[in-house]
Amino acid sequence: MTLLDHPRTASTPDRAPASAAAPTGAYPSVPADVAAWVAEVAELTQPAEIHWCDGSTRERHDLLQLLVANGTIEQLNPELRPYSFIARSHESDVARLESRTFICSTDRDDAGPTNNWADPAAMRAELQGVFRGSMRGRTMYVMPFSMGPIGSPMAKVGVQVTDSPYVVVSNGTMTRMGTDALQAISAGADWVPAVHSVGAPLAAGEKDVPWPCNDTKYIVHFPETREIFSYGSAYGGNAILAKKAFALRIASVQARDEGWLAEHMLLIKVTAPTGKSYHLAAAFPSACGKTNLAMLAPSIPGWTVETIGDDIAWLRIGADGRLRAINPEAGFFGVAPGTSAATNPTAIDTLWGNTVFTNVATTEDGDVWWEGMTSTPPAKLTDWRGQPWTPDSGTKAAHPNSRFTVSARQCPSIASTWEDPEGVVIDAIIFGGRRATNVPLVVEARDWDHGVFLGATIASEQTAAAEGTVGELRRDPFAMLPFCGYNMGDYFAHWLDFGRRLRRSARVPRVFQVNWFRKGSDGSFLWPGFGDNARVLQWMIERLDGTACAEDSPLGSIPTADGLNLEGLEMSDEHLTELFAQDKAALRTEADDIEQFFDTFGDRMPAELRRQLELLRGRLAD
Ligand code: GTP
Ligand code: SPV
Ligand code: MN
Repeated sequence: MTLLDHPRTASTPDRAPASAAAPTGAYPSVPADVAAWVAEVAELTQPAEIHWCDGSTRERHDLLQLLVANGTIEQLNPELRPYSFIARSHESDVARLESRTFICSTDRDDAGPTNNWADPAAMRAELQGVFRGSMRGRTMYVMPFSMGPIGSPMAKVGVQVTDSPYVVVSNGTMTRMGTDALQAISAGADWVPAVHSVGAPLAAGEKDVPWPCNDTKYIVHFPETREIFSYGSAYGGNAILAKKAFALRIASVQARDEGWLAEHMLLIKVTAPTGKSYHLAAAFPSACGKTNLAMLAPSIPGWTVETIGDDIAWLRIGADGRLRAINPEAGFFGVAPGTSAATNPTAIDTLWGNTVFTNVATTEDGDVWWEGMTSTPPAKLTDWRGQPWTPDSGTKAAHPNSRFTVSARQCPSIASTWEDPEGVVIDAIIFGGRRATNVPLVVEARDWDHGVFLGATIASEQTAAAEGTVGELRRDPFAMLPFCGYNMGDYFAHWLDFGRRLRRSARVPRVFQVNWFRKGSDGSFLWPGFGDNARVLQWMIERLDGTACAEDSPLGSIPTADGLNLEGLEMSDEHLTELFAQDKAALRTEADDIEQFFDTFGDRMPAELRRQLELLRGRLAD
């Protein structure tokens, strides 16, 4: 028997740990079910060695040195960028691979039309072949981790094994990884197992390559038994399995079953000039502005924004009946291009050192550069592929999905409450996408159910965060299209039900929709975005406080003519009108597209959202 012959049961303590898998030295004792699972993975994948990660600074240092020796990373100039590194990936391993991401529920309909489904038994058999011997000649690292502050009632734990030291270093930044998490497992916490291999076994004496990976890739989830298997890629969400695979895909299933929400959302604390603070959660698709809003430096005086999370939020109705949220992550895996002292000075400050950059360009003096960092590119660079680059090269110096990996603790705008085990109380929820046309700068939902409709109907132009054609418009409901671990129709119903529970227990958060990316007839953005997005936050907060009025419009409530604080901003009336324009004919076409999208869910589509669509059509009829 190996681990893929059978679905995992909650615990298998009767199986004795294989001696090869037992940690040695000062490492704390390992729960029998963890040891048994590690032994099974080792039996299947045949690593040369097993290393149990303690999560210490010494361990991280040693791994970084090993990665330098292997040629996976290079140290940047320590005088310009202390203790920081650049990794250049294999050219084929640069983004999430949605076409190779599978949800293996017993019933195909439980994965739903937005996911790639594969029969669990058939997938287990296939993975058996794929993982057999896949770690030969490599070290298998065992990483116990916690998503959420250890000890928080909202935190969850897991164990990932990987044969990539780069993934260990990444995971060490992105999660609370090491012996503390193991102790939480020893204390009885239910844990999610995740197996990761780059799929590049080494024969005896074979020289390694800088970025081992495999042309064939799998990112596989068994939602019913809460298991994750990933093969062939070492990039971001494909490999840091605690992030998208666990904290979104598996956690969304746990959240459905346990009555909470696992979302692709940033979390911020906004403080008004009055001194009063508010917490907002916002869902935007990949590479559509979460990190930037999370670190926003307001352009309007008297306002501050503090960061709690930039990519994932877990939301629950707390014991006090209020909606509470935590950031399950411990670091940022953020998009580099477009990040500058003008657009996101907080990120620039965060990245002063202790940062691993992946697929950015490097300067002659050993620092980093990417498109948008400065208005004029340096005369000479080494591009993300490692090739000499000049402004005449006609290619991007940094890959469009190049990223930085950095600890959240290092962010100057991090809120003192970001690790509050009880979470912060959420006052409003925001949905957004990247839309050149049709969608106004901001609208407010009429009520929760209308808000769920706004979330369910997000469409966005595709970015470089996953494979596919950049710019192509697609539905990305709740910004969860690639991350919902079950039938999206059931997920919509779960959101509607969550609202009913909120109404019974406490104040229901307000829901808004934003679009920073509307373009004018000349093709440029109508809204300055970034720090000026605080103006939109101000309107939202005035709506919460009941001090701003709103005008009714087909899509929702919008600011009155003088509702938005535009002081100090040069914006023509014409552009402002364009920002809020609602072209009824275009929106009717969009409504037809929404209907087609809803139809793909068949009888799993909640009637309430169909009703919301008819209400919208009613408002769009002339
Ligand atoms: P993931 O990490 O992939 O989930 O992305 P994200 O949602 O955190 O996106 P991020 O904040 O990294 O932004 C992605 C890109 O959009 C970057 O190039 C930003 O510079 C750009 N961007 C962010 N906010 C704005 C804005 O308000 N206006 C404009 N024009 N661009 C923005
Ligand atoms: C995203 O694509 O939404 C990300 C980056 O946040 S990754 O972790 O690679 O999925
Ligand atoms: Mn993301």
